[in-house]
This record gives sequence, C-alpha cells and structure tokens, in this order.
Amino acid sequence: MKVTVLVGGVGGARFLQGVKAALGLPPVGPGPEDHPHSIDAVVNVGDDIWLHGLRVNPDLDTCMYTLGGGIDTAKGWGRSSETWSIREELEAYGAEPTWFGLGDRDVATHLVRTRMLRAGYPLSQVTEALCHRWRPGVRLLPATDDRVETHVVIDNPDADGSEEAPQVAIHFQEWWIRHGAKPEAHRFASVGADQAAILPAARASIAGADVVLVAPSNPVVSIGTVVAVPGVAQALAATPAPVVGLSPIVGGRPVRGMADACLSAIGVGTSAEAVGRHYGGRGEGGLLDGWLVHTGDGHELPGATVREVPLLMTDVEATAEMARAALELAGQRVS
Ligand code: FO1
Repeated sequence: MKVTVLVGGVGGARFLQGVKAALGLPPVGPGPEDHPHSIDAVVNVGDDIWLHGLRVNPDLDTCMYTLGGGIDTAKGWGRSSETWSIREELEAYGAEPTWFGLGDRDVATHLVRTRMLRAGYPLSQVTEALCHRWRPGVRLLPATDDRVETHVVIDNPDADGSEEAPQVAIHFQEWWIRHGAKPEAHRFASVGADQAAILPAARASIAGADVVLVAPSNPVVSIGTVVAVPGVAQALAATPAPVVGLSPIVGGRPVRGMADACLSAIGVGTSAEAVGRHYGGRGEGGLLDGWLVHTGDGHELPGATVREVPLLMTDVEATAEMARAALELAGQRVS
C-alpha cells in the first residue's frame, strides 16, 4: 500500500510514527528493504525562516528527527541531548532574534542545509541528503521547493495614529514563539505562494497513492499552507485515492498548540465540525472523502463520511490505532 500524508510539525511527525506502526514499520528508523508498504509525507514549509544567515525548516526537521530517533521527545522539536553554547554566544553579541533558540546540534543541520541551498540544490534534494543520515523510513517531501512563508498581519504595536501603518505583517515564528500567538491575527499571508509550484514528486505521490491522509496538524498554518501551494488542491481533487482527514480538535480544544488562535483569524470555529466543514466533503467540491473525529465529536459533513474514534496521540500504539481507523475509513485493511 502507498500512503501519502499531508503534515505539519510536531503533531504531524507523531502521526507519521503511528502510520508507520499501523503498516508494520518501526516508528523510528527504516523498515526492511522489501517491506510491502510505503509512506510519503508532504510537509509544510510555511514555518521556514532565515535566522543568523541559516535556513531553518522546522516542520521538515521535526519529522526527520522524530522518525530518525534524534528528536527532543519532551519538547517535540529540536535535537535530543542538545546544548546551547551557540545561542548563549549569539545573545552575548546581542544578535537578534533572541526569541528563537537554535541548539548546537541543530545548527549543524542548518549549516549543511544552507550550504547545499547556496550551492544551488533545491530543498527537496537537500532534505533527501539530510535523510541519508536520519533514515526516517518515510519519504519526506517539502510541499514545494519554492519559498512559501507564513506571515501574520497584526495591529502595529508602534502605531500612534500618525505616520505608522496601523497594521504590520510579521513572520509566523515571531507571532507564534515571541508573542505566544497572543496579538490578534487579522489574516495569514503565504508569502511567495503566487510564484510557487507543487513539488513534482509530491504531485506524483498524491496521484499514485492508494490512500491520502490529512494529519491532525494545524488546519490553518500547517495543512492550510500545504494546500495553498499552487497545484496541491488540484492534485488532491484529481487523485483516484480516497482522502481521509483526522481532526486536530478534540472536545472543542486543540490537542496541541494554539490552533484556536489561527482558526479564529480565518473565521472558523474551534470544533471538529467547523474544521471538517472548512476542509469540506469531496462530494461537495472539498478535500475529504472521510473525516475522523474524536469520540463524542460526531457530526454530519455533506460529501464525506464521518466516523468517531479516540483521537488522542498518547503513545505510538494509540496513534497507530488512529491510523488504522483512517485507513479503514479509506477502505483499506492492513494485514
Ligand atoms: N519553538 C519554540 O517554542 N521556541 C523555540 O525557540 C524554537 C526553536 C526551534 C528551532 C528549530 C526548530 O526546528 C523548531 C523550533 N521551535 C521552537 C519549534 C517551532 O518553531 C514550532 O513548533 C513550529 O514551527 C510550529 O509548528
């Protein structure tokens, strides 16, 4: 079976571990060469950022480290056994930004990546090269090789009614980390999306999949940004594979992160039903053939089949159960 999964960062990486386990692959590391099932992940690049001259791709790295056994499992991002000398030295120089921490081990990844990008390699090939070390057992495909960065429009904190613009756009990471997603987001902009194109390998993966899964990642800044890359929505609409999504909202709250702040910015409620309707049933021109929601969150979704199962990724086995339920909803049974 070929499974293609649209993912963001921490939640997406953990979900991929469950998909691996459901398909009989080890949650960390590669499976046997002759394994009958394969997984591709189409990964959000909207969180990517240049910092101190280095290109940082948080969602790709979170997937790579999680599936390759190098993640800080407590934080869910960054390297295990990390040290912070570079961060301390940068702070001593007063080098901004100080609100985003790059660990020493993590910096090695960004150095290798940045050097390859500057030498002219596209992000997809750089990711493949980095994965030679980590062997995640999932093919990690950036949704695009082009720069598509999420920026957030907020009220200008410096506006005093004179010449300052009333609103400013800041990088998603500044809004998320520095400001804890507190300033009201008026809208999200995918900077570069109009010039971008879906990675051809991602298009082929979606077209050739037996099942496409939409991970329980942030519906706005993770899945929304992947789908906003020109060509992704078209590939999803055209694929003969069933598309099944999993709700990241359980009992009216995000399972992780601050998805509620993102949803309210686009006028979508924080409920499984509101997110399901936002994605839409494929029978009605939307994204989904199937929509998995947490037990008790059931609702009607025109054009899609809704099923209720426990949706808490408490450990790999619970996550594998979610993946099995999603594959079953897609009409696939793993033997
Ligand atoms: N998240 C934080 O809350 N603080 C950080 O300083 C931080 C640094 C960081 C460095 C590399 C990386 O790959 C991820 C990092 N993250 C950090 C997580 C990341 O910014 C977010 O979780 C995602 O981008 C949102 O999905």
